Amino acid sequence: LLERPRTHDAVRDLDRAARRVLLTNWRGHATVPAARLYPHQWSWDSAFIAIGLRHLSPVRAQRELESLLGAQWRDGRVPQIVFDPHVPDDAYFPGPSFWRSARAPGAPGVPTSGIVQPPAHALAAWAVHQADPAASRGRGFLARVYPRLVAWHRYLTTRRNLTGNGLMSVVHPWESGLDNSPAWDVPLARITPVPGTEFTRRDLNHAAAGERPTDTDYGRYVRLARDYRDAGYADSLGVHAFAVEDPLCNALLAAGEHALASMAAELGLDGERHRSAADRLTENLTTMLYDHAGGVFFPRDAHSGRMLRSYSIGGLMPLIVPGLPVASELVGTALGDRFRLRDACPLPSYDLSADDHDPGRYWRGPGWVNTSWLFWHGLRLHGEQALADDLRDRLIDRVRDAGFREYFDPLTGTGHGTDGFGWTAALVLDLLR
Ligand code: 9WN
Repeated sequence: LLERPRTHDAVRDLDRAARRVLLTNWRGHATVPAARLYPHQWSWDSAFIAIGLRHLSPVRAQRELESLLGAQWRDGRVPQIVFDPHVPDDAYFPGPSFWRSARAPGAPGVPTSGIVQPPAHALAAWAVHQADPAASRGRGFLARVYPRLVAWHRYLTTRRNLTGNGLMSVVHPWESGLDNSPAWDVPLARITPVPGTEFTRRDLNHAAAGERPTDTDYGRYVRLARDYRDAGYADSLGVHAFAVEDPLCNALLAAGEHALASMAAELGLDGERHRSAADRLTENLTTMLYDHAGGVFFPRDAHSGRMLRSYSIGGLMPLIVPGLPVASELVGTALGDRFRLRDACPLPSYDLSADDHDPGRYWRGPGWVNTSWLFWHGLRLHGEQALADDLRDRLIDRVRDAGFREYFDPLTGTGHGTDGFGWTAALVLDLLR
């Protein structure tokens, strides 16, 4: 491969183009992930978008998180989607008329979905505060978001501690953020799909079928979401036919507790309970989900108790946890044939050496910028500065060459999914700093 020099002009152009995406996707209170495919506010997208937005406008980044947390349910859950009431119901499936949040106890005034997404918000809020502490203090940003973030983590660590062993479960593949990851194939196979005649997919109006989850996946997603809704969004193993303790969400929770401890200190509060929560989560994550032979974390099926032995990018994500005892083993796995940290970029969502690796289909192979950004963050945290810098440079080059795409073939760099994708733009802006 020829080295392409990164000139000052090229960097400036990329920086400008990233800002343009964020401005185009801004809706006055929040940023949509992509204007046509995802025309509402998404939970973990907003966290990543805020991390980039803080370089463009710290106040706007604060509002991004405040608007999301403004849609928090009384039980503490932060919804996967906050619907824009001005967008027609059928612009995205499943829309507000499917979720019927207005009828659910404790739901906010604005329509939302009833499931959640990975808890990247405490990390993002602390990063946003740090970008401009004076602006943050001036608006009382942390004082407003801290109690909501605490309630959010409490929901996940209590109501979602479905097995009682101290780890949270995701109860829908959409909750994992890695929707059709091969890691979910075994527990999903138990779910009877709703027939395709009973719903209309809207995603295929904006993206190629070969790059999206299959119709059978969708049938299962609809079944799980409908059952949760019909149970009044109650949480128990009896309600959730799919329940998985996954390393990504639990790692974000642990890292998020460290961020909450920093916020508490800034607010003059005692952060000890957050530090002990982080230690507990780190311990549980490592003793229950880490596989020494594989050098990776595997999710665990909350129903069968079995490990889901699939090498998905989620298994590397605990690198974001400060003080993780197996950090160097994880870096070793990332450098190996399955993830090829030195040349695959973004890091593949799934094992490059697996027979069913599909470089173009969503979370079954392509690389996504958010998980690579998290890994980059983890590399820096654990003193792997040279590997971090190299990954950052290659991510920037990838996006410069292919555009602000949703995901990329990790070896050829071909862009897939939607263009003008919010977190790709936001996180590149952050990497350029
Ligand atoms: C369902 C918005 C979201 C991301 C997810 C990604 C995709 C939605 C979909 O888009 O999921 O939440 O319709 O496929 O998998 O991680 O948050 O960008």
